[in-house]
Amino acid sequence: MPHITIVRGDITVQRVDAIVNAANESCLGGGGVDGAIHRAAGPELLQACRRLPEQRPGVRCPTGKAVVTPGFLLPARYVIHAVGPRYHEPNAAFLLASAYWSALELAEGLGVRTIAFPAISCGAYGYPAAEAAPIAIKVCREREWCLEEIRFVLFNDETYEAFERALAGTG
Ligand code: AR6
Repeated sequence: MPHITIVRGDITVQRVDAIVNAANESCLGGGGVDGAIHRAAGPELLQACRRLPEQRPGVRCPTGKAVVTPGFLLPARYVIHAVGPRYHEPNAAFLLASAYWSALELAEGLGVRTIAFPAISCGAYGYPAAEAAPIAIKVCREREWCLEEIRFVLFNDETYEAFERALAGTG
């Protein structure tokens, strides 16, 4: 079983094999952690994202799924772009679990040993951290993922404390 860890900080400086981006369906960048990752990875990341095939017009990654690019200037070799749901979308809990699940499956297939996640959907997409954290932790424990470490990198007190409670089983 992978070791699940939580840290407070910035995902772009993590020394892991893959970092996960909380992207949108276009995969062409945005604000929040997406903006930070694009700034840190450099302009080649956007070029690589543009080359991802469109599954529908304007959609390179449907909600609940994940796609991969190189990490370019980041310490991480890969960026896995996962798209979480907006909180009020139908089936939001299922789609959030699916975004984590898809990112972990993709990471396993790439031979990744260490991966860092942000709190997907907990910013612009409005998911309360107290509801999102138990979903994320459950997916990590649902299968014997072939990874050494799954690290959650939380940017503020609210998300950090929610993941701390979920990891302790009190969330
Ligand atoms: N490192 C780690 N976490 C961060 C960082 C960072 N550098 N910066 C912000 N966060 P959000 P979403 C936290 O809004 O809700 C984008 O525009 C942030 O505090 O980045 O999934 C995309 O393009 C919050 O807890 O992602 C989409 O359009 C968490 O990351 C949309 O926002 C997620 O917040 C996706 O919204």
